[in-house]
Amino acid sequence: MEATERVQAHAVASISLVVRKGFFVRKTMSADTESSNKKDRATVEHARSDYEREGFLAPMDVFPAAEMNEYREQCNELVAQVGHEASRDGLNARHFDVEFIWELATDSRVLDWVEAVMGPDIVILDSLFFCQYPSSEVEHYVAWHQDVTYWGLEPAEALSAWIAIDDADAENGCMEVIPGSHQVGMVPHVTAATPGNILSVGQEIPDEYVDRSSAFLVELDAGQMSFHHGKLFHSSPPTRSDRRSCGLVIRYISPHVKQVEPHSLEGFYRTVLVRGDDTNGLHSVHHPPFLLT
Ligand SMILES: O=C(O)CCC(=O)C(=O)O
Repeated sequence: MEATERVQAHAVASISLVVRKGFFVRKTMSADTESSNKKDRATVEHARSDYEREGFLAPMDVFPAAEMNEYREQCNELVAQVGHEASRDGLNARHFDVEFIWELATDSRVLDWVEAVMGPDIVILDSLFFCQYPSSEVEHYVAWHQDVTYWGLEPAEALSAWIAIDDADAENGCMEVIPGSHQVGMVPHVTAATPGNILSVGQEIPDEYVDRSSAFLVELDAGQMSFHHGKLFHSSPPTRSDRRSCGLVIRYISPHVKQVEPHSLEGFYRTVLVRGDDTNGLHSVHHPPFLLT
């Protein structure tokens, strides 16, 4: 079965009782806005065109609740070992030594959606966690940014999959995106003036570039997934809830993309081919650390 058919079969099975209304309902961040967009599902038929037009895709049903509960337990153990600070925006590239992260990053249900959008050849660039914790002393947030700004990629193309370990919603600081903003190209980033920005070098897009009135809340149930384009403007506000919001983010690239400069933390990614071919041999140095299912 082709990847698209596999995704379709899964999507149809998992949403058989849900009326599909198309891709999503646009929603703004105004305080009086009803915040739930959970009934609208991304559709595999339009995955690629929606992603290319809007720069994101959400929500996708991937892991049933019982399965995600098991993954969450493993995640909780890992987070307990490393602490809040390291898991707030961190635990990078642990798919190389933590098997459940590898399993999630290479699960065929995830890769089938990636393939539907990006094509059959898929490389993992990086993985990391974004966990927002309640009652921290500083209000942590993710400033508006474009992912590929400091990644040193040529061409500057990447897709991020945000896998919801916990429910992520307006109250606990889910991601916000500006639909279509990836089409603007790269804009300047400066150092954020407001303390608490958890991004690697405290970067943010200056206010004048960001039309917050068109922001869309990417609300996800645990086990759902969203995609965002490497040039999409996105951010996350501080949590206003007593619930944690934790997402595992996997960065995928096509094999024609190469890292030509160090990323913002001065390093080079250890890329690994997880589906298809690396015809130019740019990413075949690192071997899959665990079996590919
Ligand atoms: O998870 C978040 O809160 C933000 C995610 C993000 O900024 C990213 O994936 O680059």
